[in-house]
Amino acid sequence: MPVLQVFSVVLLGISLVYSTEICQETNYTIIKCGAPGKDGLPGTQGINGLNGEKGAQGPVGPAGPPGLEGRPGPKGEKGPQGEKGERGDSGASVLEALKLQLGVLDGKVTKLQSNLVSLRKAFALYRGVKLAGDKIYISDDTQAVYDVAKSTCTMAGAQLASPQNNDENQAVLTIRTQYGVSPYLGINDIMTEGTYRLPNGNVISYTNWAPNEPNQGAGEDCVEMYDTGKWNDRSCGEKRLVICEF
Ligand SMILES: [Ca+2]
Ligand SMILES: [Ca+2]
Repeated sequence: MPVLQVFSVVLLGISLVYSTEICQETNYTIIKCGAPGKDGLPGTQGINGLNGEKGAQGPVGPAGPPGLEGRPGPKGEKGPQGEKGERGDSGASVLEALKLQLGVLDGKVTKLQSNLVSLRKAFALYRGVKLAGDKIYISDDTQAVYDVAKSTCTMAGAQLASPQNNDENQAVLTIRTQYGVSPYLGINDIMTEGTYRLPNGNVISYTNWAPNEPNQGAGEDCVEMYDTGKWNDRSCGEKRLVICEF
């Protein structure tokens, strides 16, 4: 073979060796291939994969708007009784205080009444003093005409003895008996002849006239008491026992 042909074969071999690459190699052979082909079309979509694991809890979000008011719940059980409060200045406490004061005053009044009864009894033991009901008759054996006798008792805060029942008349008589002198009574008809009045101006309802009295003698406008307790109309200018009525 000519030299030129041999050279061409060698050159071709070299070009083949260096212009190709190995596509696949096995234990027995080496397969050589050509240039890579063009990319194929995309395959069909695969099936969905399995769900991933639950992620960590995220941060708390902002509060939402208030919801609608719910229905009332069931009534709860009765709670334990509370402690007793302190008493205030109520009307009831003021009333209790007044009742207490009234009780104290009532006790004092009862004591004073008891003392007064004792004093009256002791006072009645004196000469010229006599009790009748709630009245006290007193004389110190003074004798005077009517006007002086009247003013004597008035200045003492009393009036001339003017009995209005048998007990009072008897009390006056007792004093008259002690001194043996007829007294002037406070009863008279000075204002209106024949109409006998008490010192307060009221017409008398109780009388204890002696027989045939009052005889309405001349100037007989005052009244004296006999030693029998009976009454006689008498002139006012005589001196008679002064018995005051308290
Ligand atoms: Ca008269
Ligand atoms: Ca007379």
